[in-house]
Parts: sequence; structure tokens; C-alpha cells
Amino acid sequence: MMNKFKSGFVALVGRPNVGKSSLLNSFIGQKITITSEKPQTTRNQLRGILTTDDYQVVWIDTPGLHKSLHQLGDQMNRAAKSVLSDVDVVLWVLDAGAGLTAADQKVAALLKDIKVPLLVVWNKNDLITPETILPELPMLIPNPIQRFDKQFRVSAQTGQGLDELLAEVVDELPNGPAFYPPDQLTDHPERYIAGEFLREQVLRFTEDEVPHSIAVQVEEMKERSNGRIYINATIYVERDSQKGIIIGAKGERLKNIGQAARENLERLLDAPVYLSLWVKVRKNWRNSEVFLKEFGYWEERPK
Ligand SMILES: Nc1nc2c(ncn2[C@@H]2O[C@H](COP(=O)(O)OP(=O)(O)OP(=O)(O)O)[C@@H](O)[C@H]2O)c(=O)[nH]1
Ligand SMILES: [Mg+2]
Repeated sequence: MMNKFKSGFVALVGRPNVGKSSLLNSFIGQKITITSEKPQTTRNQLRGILTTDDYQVVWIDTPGLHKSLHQLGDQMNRAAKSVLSDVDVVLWVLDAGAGLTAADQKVAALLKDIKVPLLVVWNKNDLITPETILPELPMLIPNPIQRFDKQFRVSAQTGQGLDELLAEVVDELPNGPAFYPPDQLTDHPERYIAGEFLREQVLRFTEDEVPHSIAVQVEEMKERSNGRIYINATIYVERDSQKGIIIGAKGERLKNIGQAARENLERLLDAPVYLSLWVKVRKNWRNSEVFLKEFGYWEERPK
């Protein structure tokens, strides 16, 4: 019998906050990448792997493309752009509720010359009525290689339209063997995801510059004989004043951050989790190559 198994890499790209990470989690059926209502949540590429008897789709979540103000932003944009030359399909994600923004137009300019199928995905379709006519994408029409006429209206939140989009994605994939074992969900170790789950809660519990000024390092993650998983992590901030904000009065905010992250971690690891959290200052780390490398935000891949 001929082997008709299909496999390939599918990038989710777009401006910040359109729902790229939410879509990846919905496709995988489990939370592996973090999401938040604040833009610039995702900082690295992360692969989410969906395997069935017939195909393996390796979804690649990327940081939202934006105008960067520091070296961290440069590295994030680099991580998002570097994916484009290396995948079988690109999904350009837009926010149906927001329409076509100036930031989307900048993304479009980057996508103009890519050489693989590009599908336009209007996410957050639950925010508009079915009658709403979405904007045309005139800047893309001149390119004959692309299939910009293929636009999808989906909702990561309700699941609407995802099956149809998945079918189209699989259709575009080449025949070939799986890249990962069928039970593997992501290319990142649990320790990395644990740090991200903590960062996600710091994003939720803080405002203004604080959420963007933090990085999380998991120093230790160990299963003890009682079946509990002990996680020792440090939240890094850029200024002394931010340290106080994270900790909060009588340690209340840090406690809330830990508690919320622990719930997600227990779901991910399927075991009780004990968290030990520290807060430290790394002055201006977002503009330091040394710290960006230490925190895993240095994009080594060629552009
Ligand atoms: N109503 C609605 N909200 C959504 C949907 N998908 C995502 N969101 C919300 O939109 C916000 C941004 O979602 P993310 O998945 O973090 O967006 P992103 O594109 O990954 O953002 P960056 O990582 O910053 O580039 C979050 O508050 C999500 O809950 C959707 O289908 N409908
Ligand atoms: Mg994201």
C-alpha cells in the first residue's frame, strides 16, 4: 500500500494580540503556549504538534510582529520573520473584530514575497455578526503565486471554522513521514512551559510596563517520592520598584500569581505542584545581549 501520510510545518504569523497562540492551543486541544490580552505576549517560536493516523501538523507559534523599542523586540521580530522561509504553509492571522489595521498592513508587506501557500485567517469571528463584510486585502492581490482568495473566518475561543481551516492546511501539506513521535505535543521542555505559565500570570496581574519587563527562569523542577512536582523559579524584573509591584503588599500579588500558575501547571503535568518563587532585579535586561541569551530570547537562527 502506498504511504499517503502527510506532514509539515505551518507558521502562525501576524501582528500582536490577534490570537495566534490561542489558535495553536485550540488546534492542539491543550494549553501549551501562553496567551493574554496584552500585546507582545509570545517571545519565542514554539511548536505545537498535532498527530493523527493520517497526518502530522507542526504548528509554529511566533511573536507578534511589531515596531520594536529595544533588543528584546528586535529578537522577537527576528524569531517571527525567520520562520517564513522554513515552513510549508503560512497562516496570516488577523482580528476580525478590529479589521485591517496599519500594523496588519506592515505584516502584509513582509508576507508579499513568501514562496509557500499563505492562508488568511480572520480570528475572533465571534466578535462580529455573520453579515459583517471583512475588508479586502488589496495589497496582496497582485502576487499570482499566492492564494489570497482563501480567507477563513474562525474563532479560537468557540472553535468555529477550525475544522475547515485544518482540512485546508492538511490539504496543502506534502506527503512524508512524521517529524515527531505521535504523543509529543511540543518541542519545548516542560521546564520552559512552566516558566511561561508563570510569566502568563504576571502578565495578568500587572499593568503598564511591568508585564513587559519580566522574564522567568525555572531553576529546578523535580518530582519527589510523594508524587508532587517541586518547581523553583525566579521572576526577573528591570527595576527595584517593579520588584515591589510583583510581590505586592504582604506578598499578596506573588501569592496570587503562583496560585493561578499552579492550577495550569497541575493540568499540564497531571500532578500536584509545589511552587517556590523568587523575584530578582536584572537592570535593563531587555537591552542586554548577555541577559537575552541567558533568558533564551536570543534568536540564533539566520534571518
Ligand atoms: N473573543 C475572542 N477573543 C480571542 C480569540 N482568540 C484570542 N482571543 C483573545 O485575544 C487576546 C490575544 O490572544 P493571544 O492568543 O495571546 O494573541 P497573540 O496573537 O498570540 O498575541 P502575541 O503573542 O502578543 O503576538 C487574548 O485575550 C485572547 O483571549 C477569539 O477567537 N475570540
Ligand atoms: Mg502569542
